[in-house]
Amino acid sequence: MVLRALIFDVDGTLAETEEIHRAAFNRAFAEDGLAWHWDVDLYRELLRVTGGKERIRRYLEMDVVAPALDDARIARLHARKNQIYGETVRSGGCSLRPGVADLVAAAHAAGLRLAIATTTSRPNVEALLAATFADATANLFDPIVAGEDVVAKKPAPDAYLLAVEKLGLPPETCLALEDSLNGLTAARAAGLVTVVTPSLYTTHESFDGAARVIPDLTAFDLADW
Ligand code: XBP
Ligand code: MG
Repeated sequence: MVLRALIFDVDGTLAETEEIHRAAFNRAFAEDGLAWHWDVDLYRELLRVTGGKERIRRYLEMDVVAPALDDARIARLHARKNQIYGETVRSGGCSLRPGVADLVAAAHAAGLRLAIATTTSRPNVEALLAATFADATANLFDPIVAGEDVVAKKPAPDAYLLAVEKLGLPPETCLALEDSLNGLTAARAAGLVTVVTPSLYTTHESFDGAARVIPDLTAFDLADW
């Protein structure tokens, strides 16, 4: 392919953030007086649904003892979860996955565009980029498409379609980097060649249709594309 841009997913791809989200959800629940605890196995199940508010709604459908919560309370829980997540990330509680920083630097040096297509909230992306990249590098990601920017989150293609549109490039020149089946499905539906680096919560998934599945981005060589 004639490669012009790399479009990165965030959670699970740039960094192993899901344990930070999970801990933040649990703290937000406890602070709000809810006797809920999302353990690793339950969270793996819940991650089939992208978006934090959507994930809380899914839990309410699943758990027969969970009280009905109105939209305002769900929004409040989610906002508090994101606040806790941001504090953890800003205090240095998260680092990039192996190979990410080197690939971003190499792609920039090679004149490629760098973009982000994620279903997480924009403040979470900004907190992660600010904490893990030098300022100058964080600004390299343009466009950044976040969960608030689309009507339908992954596995719908909307986030990737919008990123490609904002890049102003043909989709066949853009390569998506993902960690999940939902992300792969979204990127493929947008017409993108996709490389998958499975993460903590997605190693059990199958990635049919991925151009390549590799353990992490240290195994990704721009010269191959
Ligand atoms: C993964 C997600 C997100 C986060 C939480 O996003 O599914 O929902 O778990 O995000 P990505 P919010 O596309 O980056 O893999 O709570 O901010 O919605
Ligand atoms: Mg992901």
